[in-house]
Amino acid sequence: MIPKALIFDVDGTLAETEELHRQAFNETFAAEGLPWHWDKAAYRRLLDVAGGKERIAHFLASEPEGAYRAAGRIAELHAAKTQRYTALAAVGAPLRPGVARLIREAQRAGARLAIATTTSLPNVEALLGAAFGGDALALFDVVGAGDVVPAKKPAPDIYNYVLEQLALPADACVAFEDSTNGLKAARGAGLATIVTPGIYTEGDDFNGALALLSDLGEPDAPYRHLAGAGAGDAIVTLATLGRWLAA
Ligand code: XBP
Ligand code: MG
Repeated sequence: MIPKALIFDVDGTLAETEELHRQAFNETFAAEGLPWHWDKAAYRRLLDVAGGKERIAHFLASEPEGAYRAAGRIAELHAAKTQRYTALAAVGAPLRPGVARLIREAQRAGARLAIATTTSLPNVEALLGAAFGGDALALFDVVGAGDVVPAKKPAPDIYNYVLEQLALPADACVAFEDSTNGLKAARGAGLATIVTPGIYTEGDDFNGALALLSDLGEPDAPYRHLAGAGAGDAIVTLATLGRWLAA
């Protein structure tokens, strides 16, 4: 049976957005006269901490001058970063292959759509608005974002919140993620999870994924099957999801 709801993570899953986040963090540090620049290697490590405010706090704790230079300013710095990020996302963060196609198919078939993300709501609005135009959020029955729950991924809180709002059991839904933290959060809520690793999560541990794929695939650009379900398919559709869930 096809899933009653598709629940999408945002950063790295809907679109490759972490380079825009990294740019927004670095531009904020520079504008505030803070001597920090997160390069790709550092940012890949920092992404182990979900949530921008939590990520800044984690960084400051290991930064000798961190506390004195930015103590008590984390929320302010993060608000400035979010302002920069939303401007960047509104201009350019194309959806990953197959994302728009599957969302449109779900919409036509009456399968419900939801978002479960650690990122801040304005970031979701900017990304989806650029991708789907107008009131893009209206495509989604539930949008669970950022601080709406006390504990961020890998805690299952955001997925439990979305399932509660959908009033659906986990076994009637499928989650889509790009990271180990996200997979742990979705599995912690009992959700079968499709993982499409992103530039910052390739090669991470995705044990427990229903299917590990390069992306969701397009008719003229099939996905690369990496592990789990989907070896004999080419694109992710409601029908393939129904078969994989029933297997
Ligand atoms: C990824 C995250 C977010 C972003 C930065 O979220 O962990 O923290 O890196 O966004 P997702 P904020 O769950 O969508 O993969 O600065 O707004 O947290
Ligand atoms: Mg993600």
